[in-house]
Amino acid sequence: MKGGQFVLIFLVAFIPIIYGKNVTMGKIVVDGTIRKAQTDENYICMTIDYWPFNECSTLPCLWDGNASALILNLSLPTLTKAVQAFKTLRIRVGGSLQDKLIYDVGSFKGNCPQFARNSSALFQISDGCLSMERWDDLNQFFNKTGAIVTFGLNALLGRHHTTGLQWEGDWNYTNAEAFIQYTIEKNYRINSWEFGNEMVGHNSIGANVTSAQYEKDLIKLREIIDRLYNNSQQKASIAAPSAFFYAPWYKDFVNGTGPGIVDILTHHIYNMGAGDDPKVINNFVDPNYLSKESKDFQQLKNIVENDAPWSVAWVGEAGGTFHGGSPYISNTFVDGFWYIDQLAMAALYNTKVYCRQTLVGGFYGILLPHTLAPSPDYYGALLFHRLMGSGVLKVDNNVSSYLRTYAHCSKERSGVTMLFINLSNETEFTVDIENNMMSTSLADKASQREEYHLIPNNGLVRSSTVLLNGNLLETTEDGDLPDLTPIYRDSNSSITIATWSIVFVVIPHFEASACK
Ligand SMILES: *[C@@H]1O[C@H](CO)[C@@H](O)[C@H](O)[C@H]1NC(C)=O
Ligand SMILES: *[C@@H]1O[C@H](CO)[C@@H](O)[C@H](O)[C@H]1NC(C)=O
Ligand SMILES: *[C@@H]1O[C@H](CO)[C@@H](O)[C@H](O)[C@H]1NC(C)=O
Ligand SMILES: *[C@@H]1O[C@H](CO)[C@@H](O)[C@H](O)[C@H]1NC(C)=O
Ligand SMILES: *[C@@H]1O[C@H](CO)[C@@H](O)[C@H](O)[C@H]1NC(C)=O
Ligand SMILES: *[C@@H]1O[C@H](CO)[C@@H](O)[C@H](O)[C@H]1NC(C)=O
Ligand SMILES: *[C@@H]1O[C@H](CO)[C@@H](O)[C@H](O)[C@H]1NC(C)=O
Ligand SMILES: *[C@@H]1O[C@H](CO)[C@@H](O)[C@H](O)[C@H]1NC(C)=O
Ligand SMILES: *[C@@H]1O[C@H](CO)[C@@H](O)[C@H](O)[C@H]1NC(C)=O
Ligand SMILES: *[C@@H]1O[C@H](CO)[C@@H](O)[C@H](O)[C@H]1NC(C)=O
Ligand SMILES: *[C@@H]1O[C@H](CO)[C@@H](O)[C@H](O)[C@H]1NC(C)=O
Ligand SMILES: CC(=O)N[C@H]1CO[C@H](CO)[C@@H](O)[C@@H]1O
Repeated sequence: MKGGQFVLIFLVAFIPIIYGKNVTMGKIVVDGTIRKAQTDENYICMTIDYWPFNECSTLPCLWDGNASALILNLSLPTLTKAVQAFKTLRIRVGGSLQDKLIYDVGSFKGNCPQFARNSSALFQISDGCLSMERWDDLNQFFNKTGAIVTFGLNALLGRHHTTGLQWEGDWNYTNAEAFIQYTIEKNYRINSWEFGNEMVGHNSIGANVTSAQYEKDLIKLREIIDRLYNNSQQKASIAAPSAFFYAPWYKDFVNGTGPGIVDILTHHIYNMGAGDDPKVINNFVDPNYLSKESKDFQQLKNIVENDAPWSVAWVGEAGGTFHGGSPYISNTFVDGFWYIDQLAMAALYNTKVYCRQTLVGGFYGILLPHTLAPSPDYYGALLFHRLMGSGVLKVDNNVSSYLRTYAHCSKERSGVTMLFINLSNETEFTVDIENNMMSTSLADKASQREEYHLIPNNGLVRSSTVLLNGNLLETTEDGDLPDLTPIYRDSNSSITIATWSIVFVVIPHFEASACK
């Protein structure tokens, strides 16, 4: 049935009033004939940061220092189970302070100071240190949870501050080299080493290093990785520049480093506004605002394709709102209108991995502070991870801009999985997934699809708890996660997407040649 999988989109949208509620109906057809893009098998990634202090000058507390990678209690069952639920969650360890972190190994072994406040130092914090005992503990945690690790290296060591943000001088690689050597000897599996954090380019934060210097140091890092991993089949990749995207800079950078140096081009995104802006919530329900980010994704995709075909693009860090996230937004249902939407949007532009700031820490922690209870975004990410496969399909959505619509090949099974996000609190959508050529044979089959409807608890878009198909999602006291149980519907029936909801629909019978 090769010819039978071609698809079309018909649109008949109208707005009847049913029971005093606006319902918009429409037809959507997914193009199952070509993969528009392809993500990594493990697309979902979360970050762990180093920030070691409580930041509680405002209430609620912006940041709980216990979330630091150096301090985080790795024995908490809630934490372990939340990561294990993904089976293969990517974790990126990094953040501003990674460029002030010494590894207590090799010629640097000795006193291993903790980060401390120091008003004359970069970020007003003195250099800190990662002990090898802590590194062992972290790796034990990664191993037992199945995490796939990206570790951000200190790229500032050896340089000196000149004027403004500028730092000069060659990178002193000896500490990183000894650290990587230690890691390899211990047989700790690191998926990728990332070089520096937000210290290059247009919008560098804290310290600024010139592109030429940075490129030179990356070439050195490549030499170290190739040498140390020489006999290993599990050679780690190199990721960089971990910066805010700016097309001219990224273009120069990939040209300057050339092929075979950087495997992964990472970029950071905080496109939703300042976390402490009281009006920031408006951006989350504004489809035009949400879609603006696609411009950067497209430009980076072009650079990878045209200028750096040896590399792939990752979102290395994205927290939605900056300044630590937004209270009552970043950890509530409404955040998914940005996060789950941008996960799907980034995938459309061939982003391979997407790292959410943070797993724990700040308002944007996907696990809530203290209890580490999963936020609504956690469940959205888990469903995305379990249901959405790596093949990304094209969807034309003419129904409404408030209905966000995406389709992937289903993960590890046949058919496609749709993601719908209804940003509207006034309009419910009822849509049919049309697959013309298949529809006649479909009618013969009594096939069923799976649906997962996420809506905010109590109808409050800023609820920190979420319902799945009407049932409250909550962990047990021991941190055991609830089952994410679908409801089943006749494949030929329409799909209803309630106001303010996020819906995954698995359609096993949908024959998409691109997914075979
Ligand atoms: C639907 O939108 C696509 C662009 O996304 C357009 O090419 C197509 O003509 C539209 N179809 C209808 C029926 O309006
Ligand atoms: C339906 O939507 C229209 C605008 O599209 C609005 O004026 C009207 O108030 C809505 N009705 C209800 C019941 O929400
Ligand atoms: C950090 O952890 C310590 C020890 O478990 C606890 O006493 C303290 O309250 C925690 N800090 C915050 C801000 O939760
Ligand atoms: C870490 O969590 C475990 C398990 O809840 C607890 O027994 C232990 O006291 C905690 N450690 C610290 C330092 O708080
Ligand atoms: C504070 O930082 C400055 C600049 O890095 C450094 O010279 C000084 O020794 C630091 N002071 C302490 C007490 O660590
Ligand atoms: C955990 O470590 C063991 C022993 O080194 C190794 O065989 C296993 O593959 C590791 N598992 C993961 C998920 O890294
Ligand atoms: C790097 O730093 C160490 C410790 O301060 C020093 O011994 C070494 O000479 C430095 N290496 C380079 C290349 O500057
Ligand atoms: C950092 O330096 C680059 C030149 O290498 C410059 O284009 C950029 O504007 C600087 N960034 C900041 C924040 O100063
Ligand atoms: C890697 O190992 C092989 C033999 O095991 C050796 O010939 C080669 O020079 C090594 N390469 C590097 C970069 O060390
Ligand atoms: C790319 O880099 C080379 C030197 O490595 C330089 O000659 C060339 O002009 C650069 N091209 C662009 C488009 O920047
Ligand atoms: C929808 O949200 C807007 C803005 O928050 C509000 O003014 C309006 O009353 C809400 N409508 C419904 C039906 O809840
Ligand atoms: C057409 C429509 O339903 N518009 C609504 C979409 O959702 C936003 C936010 O929930 C409302 O403000 C609009 O009225």
